[in-house]
Amino acid sequence: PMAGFILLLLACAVSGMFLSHTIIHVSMFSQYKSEPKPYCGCTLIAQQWAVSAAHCWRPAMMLVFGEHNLFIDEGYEQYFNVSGIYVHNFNYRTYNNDIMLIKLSKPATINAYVEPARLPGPTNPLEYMDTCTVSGWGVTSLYNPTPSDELRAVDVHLYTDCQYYYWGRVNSNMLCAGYRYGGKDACKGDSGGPLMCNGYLEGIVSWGISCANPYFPGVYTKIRNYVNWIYWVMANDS
Ligand SMILES: [Ca+2]
Repeated sequence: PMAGFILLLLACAVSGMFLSHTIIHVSMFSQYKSEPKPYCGCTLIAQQWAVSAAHCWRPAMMLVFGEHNLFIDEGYEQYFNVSGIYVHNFNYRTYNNDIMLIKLSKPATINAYVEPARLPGPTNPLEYMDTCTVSGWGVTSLYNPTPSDELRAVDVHLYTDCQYYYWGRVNSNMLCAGYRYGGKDACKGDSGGPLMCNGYLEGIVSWGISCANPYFPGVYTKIRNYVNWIYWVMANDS
C-alpha cells in the first residue's frame, strides 16, 4: 500500500515485525517468472481456500502464506500450487464481480502466522465510516515503481458517496475506501489483497484512479455480496 510522507514512516515502524497473526494474506506470483515476484495479494478464508481479485488471474499461479519480507527466508512461509479456480461472471470492462476463489493444492497449516480471515455475515453489519485496514506488498509511491519488500498496512475509511467520485462506474458490488486528505491507499501490486474491517474480510483490492489521491478513493469488491456463493462453491467442490 501507499502511505503519505508522514504516514509512511508509521508504516515503516511496524514493518519490522509481523503485523498480526490475523493478517493472513498471501502473495501470488507466476510460476513462469524466473525471479518470483508477487504481482497480487490474496486472503486465506478456509484451510484450503483463498480469495483474490478476478483480474489477478494468470495461467500459472503460486501462493505463499506466512510471508512477510520477500527477500528473507523467515521460516514461516508456506507455498502452494492451485488446484481449482472459480470466478463469478467477471466483467473485464467494468470490473464488476472482481472476485476469484482459489482452491489450494493441499490444506494450509494453521499456526500463529497463518490463519483464515473471517467472512462477514448479517450479525455483524458494515458501518460506514468504519476504519478498515488494507495491506499488501504493493508500491509505496507512484514515483517509486519498486514493490515493497515487506508487508505493509494502512488504515482507510469507508465512503458512502463513492458515486460522487466515480460517477457511473461504481456499482453495488463495490466498496470505496480512502482518506479524505489522500496519502493512504492501496496501489499497484496490492490488487487482490484484503480490506479488513472490524476483524472481517469486507473487501478485495480491485481498482481506482491514481493512488492515494483525495479525489479518487480506492475501489474494492464488496465481499458481502459473494459470501453465499463462496460457501456454496466450497461445499459443492469435490
Ligand atoms: Ca520471507
